[in-house]
Amino acid sequence: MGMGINIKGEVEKVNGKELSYSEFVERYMEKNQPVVLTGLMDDNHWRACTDWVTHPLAKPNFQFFSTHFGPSKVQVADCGSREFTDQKREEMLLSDFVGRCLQLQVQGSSVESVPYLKDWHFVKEYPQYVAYITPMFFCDDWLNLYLDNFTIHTDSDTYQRNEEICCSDYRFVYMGVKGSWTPLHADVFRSYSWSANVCGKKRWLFLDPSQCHLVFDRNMKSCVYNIFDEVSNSKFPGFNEAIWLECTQDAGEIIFVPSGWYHQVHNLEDTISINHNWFNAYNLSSVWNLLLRDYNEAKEYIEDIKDICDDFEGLCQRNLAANTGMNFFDFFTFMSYFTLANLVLLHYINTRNESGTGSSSTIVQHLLMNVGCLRKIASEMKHMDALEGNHDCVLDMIKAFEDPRFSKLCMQLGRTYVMIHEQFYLSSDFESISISDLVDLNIMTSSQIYTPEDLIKFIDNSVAELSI
Ligand SMILES: O=C(O)CCC(=O)C(=O)O
Repeated sequence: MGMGINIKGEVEKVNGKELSYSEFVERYMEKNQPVVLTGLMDDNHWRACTDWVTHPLAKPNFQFFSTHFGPSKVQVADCGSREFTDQKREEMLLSDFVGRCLQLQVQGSSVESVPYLKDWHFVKEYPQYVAYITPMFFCDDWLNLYLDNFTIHTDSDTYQRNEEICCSDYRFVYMGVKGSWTPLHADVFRSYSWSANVCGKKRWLFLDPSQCHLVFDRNMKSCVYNIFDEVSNSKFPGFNEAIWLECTQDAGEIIFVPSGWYHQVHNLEDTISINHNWFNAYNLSSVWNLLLRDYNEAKEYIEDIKDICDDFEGLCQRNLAANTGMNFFDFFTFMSYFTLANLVLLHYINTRNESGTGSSSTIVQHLLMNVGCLRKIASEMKHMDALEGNHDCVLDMIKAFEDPRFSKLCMQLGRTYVMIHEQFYLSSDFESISISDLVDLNIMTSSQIYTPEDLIKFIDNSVAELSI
């Protein structure tokens, strides 16, 4: 029998306008701690805060959604019915979802199945309608930057099925009536997320990653679904020991959800929120650790067919991609592109050699830190032979430099760091120039990357060329 959860305190709330980027990094990203940031959703730049909300009641403007986005196909969870580890979902037209919400307003809260629109890829679907600006704290986003130019997993059945909706990006709109909720979970890839309340109010319950074993069963296979249910003590023996943090998030507030924190969320009013998942050098090792854990699980699961299997490792990797959304090859490809992009930017800044550049500039420090983090993970991959048996070239530098998608990735990454570190003397450079203007290609076109060892050598040689 559950005894009610043990809440030890509230998530810190900070005025985002008084916080510098380096303070955000130091206090929250690096320490992997949650925070609520106020003051960052400026009505002048957030069309969502005016168009999507009725005034003066500050309720969702359902009519606006129906009129402007009615034909969109969206995923709607039925908060009253469970399907495996999540809620049952149904695809419907946005106009039909709005119809259900309006009907509920008439019927009141006596209805069992509360609908909740989730994971709407709004930015991808309506790129011309700029509903909001991603706050600077969350802009160093390698996941969405990569997906704007490349795809993560291209050759499996999973990809074919999910291509359009699931894999396009991790920028979402959520819209739920009072009483809608999200069951206990940790985020995809153990990414960070941020969630901004355009209107309404959410209650969040958080569990530190060091306590996550407490919400699992003895075999660490199934996780508690709803922490406010009567949770069986014999099935989840650690559950009553768990110590939770809570937070009530109001309209205009943005919550930062760190990597690997389990959380459950309840809409206390009709609520619209904007929600991104992302990762960068500060939490990339969490993504790698998750892949490693899921790989070992996938391997263990089919261990008994190992001897009769032609390509056991290949099968493990296929299953890993299907379960987790990427496999070692996909992750290493991602790492290789970001290594090259960071080194291109470092070489470029290094050759400009103007005042403000050099090893002391924060942008250079940031790029070097990124490369150091990528090298460290590559070294872990090397030590466990993570790409054993791979004969495919992961990254061909000459091809990458000819590929407009890679140039775009470099420019966008450069622009991000110029903005974050306010080094605007570089900003015009990243608007229009080509990759060959950015870097002397002779220094960098020597390699093809197949293995983590190749990537480490490439990093070491490239860094040695830099005179910083
Ligand atoms: O707002 C919600 O209902 C869920 C959001 C969430 O779980 C997340 O941001 O990870």
